[in-house]
Amino acid sequence: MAEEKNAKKNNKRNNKNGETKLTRREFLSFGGGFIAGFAVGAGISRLGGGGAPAAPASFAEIMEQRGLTQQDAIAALKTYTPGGKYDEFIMFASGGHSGQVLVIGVPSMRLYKVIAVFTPEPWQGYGYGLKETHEVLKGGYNGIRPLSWGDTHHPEISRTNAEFDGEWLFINDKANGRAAVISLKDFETKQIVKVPNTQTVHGGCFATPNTEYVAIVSQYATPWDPEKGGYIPGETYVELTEENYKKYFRGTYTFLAFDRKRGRFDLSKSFQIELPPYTQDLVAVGWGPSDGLAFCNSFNTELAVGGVLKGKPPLEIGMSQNDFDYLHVILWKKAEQYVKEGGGEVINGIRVIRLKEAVKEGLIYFVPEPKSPHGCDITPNGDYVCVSGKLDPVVTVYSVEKIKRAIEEKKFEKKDPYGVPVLKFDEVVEAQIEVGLGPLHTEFDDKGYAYTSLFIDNAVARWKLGPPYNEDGWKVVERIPINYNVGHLATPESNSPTPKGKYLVSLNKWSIERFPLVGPLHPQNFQLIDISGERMQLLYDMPIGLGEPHYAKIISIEKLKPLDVYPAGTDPLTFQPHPKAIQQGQERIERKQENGKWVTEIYATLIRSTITPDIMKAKVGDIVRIYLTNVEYTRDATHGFCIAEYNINASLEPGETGTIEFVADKPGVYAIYCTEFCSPLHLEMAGWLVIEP
Ligand code: K7E
Ligand code: CUA
Repeated sequence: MAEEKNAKKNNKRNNKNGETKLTRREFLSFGGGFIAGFAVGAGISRLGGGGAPAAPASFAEIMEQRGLTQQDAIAALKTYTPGGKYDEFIMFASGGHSGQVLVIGVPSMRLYKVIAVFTPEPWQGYGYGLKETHEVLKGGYNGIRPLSWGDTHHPEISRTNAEFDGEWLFINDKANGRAAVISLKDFETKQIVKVPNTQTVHGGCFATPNTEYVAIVSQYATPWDPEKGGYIPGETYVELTEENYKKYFRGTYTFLAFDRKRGRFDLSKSFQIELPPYTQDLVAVGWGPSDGLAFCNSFNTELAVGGVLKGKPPLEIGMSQNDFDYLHVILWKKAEQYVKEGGGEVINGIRVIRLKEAVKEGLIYFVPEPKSPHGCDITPNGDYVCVSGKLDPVVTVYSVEKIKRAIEEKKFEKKDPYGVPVLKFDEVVEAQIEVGLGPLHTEFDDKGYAYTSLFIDNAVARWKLGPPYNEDGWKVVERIPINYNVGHLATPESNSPTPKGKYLVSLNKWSIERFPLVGPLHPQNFQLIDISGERMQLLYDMPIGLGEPHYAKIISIEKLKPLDVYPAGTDPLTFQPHPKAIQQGQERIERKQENGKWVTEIYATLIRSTITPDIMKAKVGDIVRIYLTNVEYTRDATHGFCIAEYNINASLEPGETGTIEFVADKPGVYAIYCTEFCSPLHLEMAGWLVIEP
């Protein structure tokens, strides 16, 4: 409200600029916008008066001129969102191997932000300046070397009673076995942790119903120490043979404890379950009737390790021999209780329940699932788990009640080679739906429909859930072609008790001819589909030009409560007052000794269009710490802060305080300037770093 009032006030000022005298500060604050507005206005009137062909007057004329069909026009009307009007939903999409998260509006499909997570990002100063951000990035190092990218797959939003609450976002890095915490107060990454004893992680992040834990599973099995168990990057070595793979390689199902107050994972309260070296895949954690259960599908129960040069089948074939792999069922609440009573042992910083123990305590069961499955999705009531065939044209629907009963009544068909009981397939299956070729992932709407992506068929199948959702369910009702090679799909608040329906986004790997050629590396293609009516309708193609997004979570916009500016002097890492925050007039430079080393500390402020102090002096060899406070309180008044030739750029949002720390290893006089065009005198927002020899 206050903002709106301000905006109105500003407009008034601008409108009667002729009569109103602006102070210098006001001119610098508002003048830029006024000048830009004036220039645009002038441009338009010039075009209008230049004798150009008259603009088409009606829808019909515009459609004809642009070669649009009526369906195109309807699609445009359904997605077009003028500036100042907001989207109904926000989509958090993984940025794939860009290591970032994309924030996109639905239905406008406008990209609002790229949240820097595992990869340094200069605009946000992430990993390029502020010490605080370096600390976040360092948190996930594996102890061998700095990691400057990630492969993000599955974003997850924090939950309350299994519903998305819009407070926190989690995402995994498949390549390096890490998980990150992002605050949805400021859309910034707060923590990265390496999952212990695990090299790569794929399934998850998936939160327990009240975000007590975030579940995450390994993908490719990790070599474990033959004696002590566990894995230390760069240390644990096991010769890769088929025998050793079976004996010493392991998967993990990890429950990262989340401390909601601090907004951090806490490894000391987390626990992990050792798994056989089947390649674990997608994760889901239940609610309602499935509360206390966690799932993941798997492939490579064949335990293939490759070795084509020695005449072995390639992995792709070796991993696809068996008719059935195993859906893993983990009784996580029982496991939590077991750990609380002192069960398990601490291995490399996390409490681990060894596989034998987990079997003995009845914490893990397997369910046969056909043909190298993918996807693991829970229906809105928490009553069924849907797994796709990948090499089989069916989605298999398991009943949670039946799984629980089979466990209780010990309806096992056998034990796997590691002693894990395997439930009888026929005892737990509710339905199998033939959806088409290459089924991968399934999402749900509010009308009792499920949607499964079909990678090979290039389509999305819409099918009816059975009872209690529909009396005449478990059958496909419609298919819509997509362009092309769909992996995940996303509907608003699917995989929660109350999906919102309306839209579906198909996250396609290939775009082929859908966009102009921009070289042989094509953008990915997000396709927005209207699912509100009887027939699905394709509305929009959105190119994604960085990395390969896998999954996305979509949330109603009103569930998000982001800050517009930080309270004065905030450290965004903690949302607490930064100990080095200052106000205008308190700027100073202090030089002192710390443990025998010279340190120059500079307390500086940023405001349109001044960096104070504008000459920052230190001596060569000093550790230099610059405490920067953006003393603005206006929405959007961000300042950058770069130092030439020092590989430093920070971004200070209004109210933020941050630290730049470096060793002044080279003497010289280096330009400092603000990297955000913040006012008409932005170019004057500059200064010098003087490193005296
Ligand atoms: Cu199917 Cu990583 Cu979820 Cu890609 S995964 S598509
Ligand atoms: Cu501050 Cu440009």
